Amino acid sequence: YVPDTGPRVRVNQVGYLPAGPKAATVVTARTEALPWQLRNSAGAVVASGTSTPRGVDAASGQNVHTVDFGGFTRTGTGYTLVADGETSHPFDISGELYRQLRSDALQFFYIQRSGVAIDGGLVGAQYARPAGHLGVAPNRGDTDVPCQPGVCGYRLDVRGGWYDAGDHGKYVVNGGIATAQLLSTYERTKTASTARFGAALGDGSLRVPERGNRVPDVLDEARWELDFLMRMQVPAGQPLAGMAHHKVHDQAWTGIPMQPQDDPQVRELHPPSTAATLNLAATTAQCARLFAPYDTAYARRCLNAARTAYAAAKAHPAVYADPNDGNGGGSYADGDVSDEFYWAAAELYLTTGEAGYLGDVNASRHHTADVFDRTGFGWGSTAALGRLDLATVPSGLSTVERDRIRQSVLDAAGRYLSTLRGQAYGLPMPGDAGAYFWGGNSNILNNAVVLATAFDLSGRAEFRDGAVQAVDYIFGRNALNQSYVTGWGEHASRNQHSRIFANQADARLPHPPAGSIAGGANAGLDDPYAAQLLRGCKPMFCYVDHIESYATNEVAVNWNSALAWMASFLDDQGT
Ligand code: 9MR
Repeated sequence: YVPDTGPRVRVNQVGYLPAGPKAATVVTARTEALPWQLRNSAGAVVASGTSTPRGVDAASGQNVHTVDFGGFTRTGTGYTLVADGETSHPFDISGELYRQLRSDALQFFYIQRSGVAIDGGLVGAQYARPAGHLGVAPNRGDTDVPCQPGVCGYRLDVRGGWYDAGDHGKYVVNGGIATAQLLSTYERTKTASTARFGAALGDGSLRVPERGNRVPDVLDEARWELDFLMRMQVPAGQPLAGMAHHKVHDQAWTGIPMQPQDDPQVRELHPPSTAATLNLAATTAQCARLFAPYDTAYARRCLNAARTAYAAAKAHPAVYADPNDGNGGGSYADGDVSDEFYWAAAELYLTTGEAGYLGDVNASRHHTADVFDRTGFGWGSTAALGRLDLATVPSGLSTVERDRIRQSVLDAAGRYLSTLRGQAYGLPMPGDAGAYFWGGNSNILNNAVVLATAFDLSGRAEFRDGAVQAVDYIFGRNALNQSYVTGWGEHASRNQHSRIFANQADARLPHPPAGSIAGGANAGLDDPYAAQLLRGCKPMFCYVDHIESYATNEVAVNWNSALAWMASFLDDQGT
């Protein structure tokens, strides 16, 4: 299988910020420096130079050169870069490049909402649908959901929340990081001195039905999931009271397509887990401080849930989800919850200032460890979420301690920067196969989040440039010439694995909405379609924009939340 990868000059197909870095990658057999030309939409040469040969790139196996045209700053549309007889996809140079991405990346969450009709007037008629999983036939959930056999004697109303991904499952663990990143997208606009355009996330800014309620729309979106997360808490009086059920999903996998309202499967609550409980604690603690100015009763409810969840996790510190519990839904199993403990303690400390939580933060081995792994943080490794908030959210930490924490973010950003500089495609991810795994696009973005936070903390331009350049890979500067965000770039993913946006399976259905990011290249080839089609692929080539490839091409809330955070940062770097 040889994919059509288009022109051999690889650019960010969306474009470049006027004052930002501008780099491209040329695939060529030539080993000597090559001339390049930047052309405007009329075809006139507006800049030129010579490329830098980079040899064979490990992740792609290609001989490549890089082109740096960062000296060119004039805004315009329809630029192309020409080198080695090839012309790149067109791109813009604009300070408003990412303005719309901010709301597109967040619109995904609204359209993923469960338990409510989706309003086509807000997001387009093709995405309108009736409410799913409200106990209306043929649905068997989620208003009165029983437990799996042998798990509990009660039923819970766990309506609402977001569908996790291309399936209809709802998972507390993964809902946790997604919620945290939406809350942090908002919180950054309050805490970062470098944040601008905070109103772009404010009331009336997003396509959500709550617009006009005087609460910032991004908080409204997060609340939709927070409400669900709190419904997953084991009721008082039960043996594991205060813990959170790990997940709720269909008893067996359904096929594609399947609209939520048509799903006839039995829904079940799966056993509580410590990881889920700590995800609940961390996110509701963050909820409490961010909602306090808008809805004190809700903030109090969140804090109460956070305290009870955290106490329950301490009482049951080693209740793990079964890695084999994967029929009808993902397992989201995690055998090490020490990072979730650290994250939850950090959020509770930042919200309450209480010494008990600070003591737990200090006692955690993660507090002094390097929590910024080379391949980035994610749903199963959440210590970085706590660390980033300890570094950025005002608190009573001593200056010495706060500086140490901030320095750990800068140190990590320095490492991601040197990784990025070593990659001919300019991404903050190493080039070995171990760095290309399921959902890896979100890890790349999360490394960019660390770079961006380092800029927010230090004002150092190289971190800002690193964060900005990192997303070039996501928007097409890669071996496949593939933008991984629907609707963004000349050649963008649009056949992601989804039961809802299943156009490739049924032409009457829509593609995913603009702003939906695909999981990305995955050398593990963990689905049969990819395994058969892509056998032997070099890591960066292990992706196909086909609906059946769930391990390379699904949509997911925790991947879009990384995109949402970065989109907001990127927009702030414009004009
Ligand atoms: O994103 C998850 C990835 O990190 C795991 O390797 C993978 C296999 O366990 O599961 C991914 O999450 C999927 C979940 O299990 C079910 N809903 C779709 C998620 C995205 O593919």
